[in-house]
Amino acid sequence: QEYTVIKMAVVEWSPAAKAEIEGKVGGRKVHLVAATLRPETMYGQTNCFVGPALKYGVFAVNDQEAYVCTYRAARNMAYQGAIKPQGHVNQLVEIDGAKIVGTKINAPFALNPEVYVLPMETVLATKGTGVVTSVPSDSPDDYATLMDLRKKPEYYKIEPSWASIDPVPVISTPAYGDMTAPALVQKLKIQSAKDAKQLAEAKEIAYKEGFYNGTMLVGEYKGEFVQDAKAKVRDSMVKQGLAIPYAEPEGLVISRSS
Ligand code: ZZB
Repeated sequence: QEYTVIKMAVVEWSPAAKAEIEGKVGGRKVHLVAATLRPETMYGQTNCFVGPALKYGVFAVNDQEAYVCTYRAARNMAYQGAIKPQGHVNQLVEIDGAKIVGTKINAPFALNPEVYVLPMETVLATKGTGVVTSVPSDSPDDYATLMDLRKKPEYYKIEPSWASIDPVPVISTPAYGDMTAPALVQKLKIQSAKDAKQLAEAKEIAYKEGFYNGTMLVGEYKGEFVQDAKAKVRDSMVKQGLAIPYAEPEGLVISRSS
């Protein structure tokens, strides 16, 4: 599986993360790194998700930079040469996902350039980086989770303002309009992020509809088909140093479909 890893620079740590991390990264600039299959949707990021019960690390990339992700992802990136020296993992700090929640980060290419880290219970430790950037206009999982968080902020231990950015229209599809994910959540009567079966179906439809029939509403490739814009947005982000290519090891791809 060929992902694009989006580099989301930390603007301000949550108090809990600051207490654990301060003084331990050797002056490196720290990024949360989110694996995505849809770089063309990055204009519509409204927040970022981590699994509150998952373990994360801050990993040195070189002397200047560090990435926040799962240990598993850091090891894969080290083997792929995205972390130096190749094959070597240097974990500076280990930290619980719950403590990262509330951190303010930069969302590259997004119309809302500063967003917050929020909790998502369905983040898998075994996929991508364990950090997920959220595009509720085009990802049914993101939309359902954001609505859950807004309904019960105390329960999820978040400040309502962290979840206050509304979905942004970035891609238009003939069947679902400018907000494909909310339209599908409504159509399939999805009540919450716990409706796993319907969400899997909604995701499948949203992927197909967006890729085959979608048109860009914003950005440098506004008016172009998603099929054409996807690689161009990715290349542009990689060229600007805002993203890196990341391949998921074979074994996991096989286990996903079995
Ligand atoms: C932004 C985005 C925008 C995404 C969208 C999807 C969509 P897949 O297809 O199963 O391989 N993701 C990445 N890592 C994780 C994880 N560890 N746990 C849970 N979800 C994760 O899933 C790849 C997508 O799932 C990624 O692409 C990421 O969300 C999320 F408009 O990034 B995506 C219709 C989907 N639309």
